[in-house]
Amino acid sequence: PQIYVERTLAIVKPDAIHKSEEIEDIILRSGFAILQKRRVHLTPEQASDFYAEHYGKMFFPSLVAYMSSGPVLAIVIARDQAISYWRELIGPTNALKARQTHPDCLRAVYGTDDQRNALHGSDSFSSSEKEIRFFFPDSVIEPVPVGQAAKDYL
Ligand code: DGI
Repeated sequence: PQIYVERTLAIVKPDAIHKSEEIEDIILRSGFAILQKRRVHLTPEQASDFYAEHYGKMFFPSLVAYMSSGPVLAIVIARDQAISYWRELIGPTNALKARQTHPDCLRAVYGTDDQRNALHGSDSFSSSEKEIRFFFPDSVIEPVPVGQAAKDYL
């Protein structure tokens, strides 16, 4: 079987930044490689750009204030089915509800409520590529012949 390595963007949000080493350990133990990492304190303008799709919603101003309230850790992580697997690991958006329905998910463990939910994960291939470029604009990913790379690892 062919194994396709996929990458996605994880963000440790301001409320969980003090747990980022622990969270990186979990990422690695869950079969991801960490490709890139950057700690950054977003300005409100940058946070607005990152969450532009939510512009106009009621929670947008507080989301922007929260995401720019302290440093975040942006991490590019990779494994097979990275996008869906990381979303599954972090769990539902609302950390408070997640505690009832998905008590082992990372948002249940590290988050607090529907806004302070500790972690971000891209929700699709196009958003992962866009979000990786947002935090790592200069990164160049060399194309690899997938069949060859897979053969090397099997
Ligand atoms: O992809 P997700 O982060 O799970 O969820 P999303 O893209 O719908 O929303 C982005 C972030 O916005 C989410 O992580 C937390 C915040 N958010 C979403 N829905 C609500 C919210 N914040 C508040 N206060 N209330 C909401 O209903």
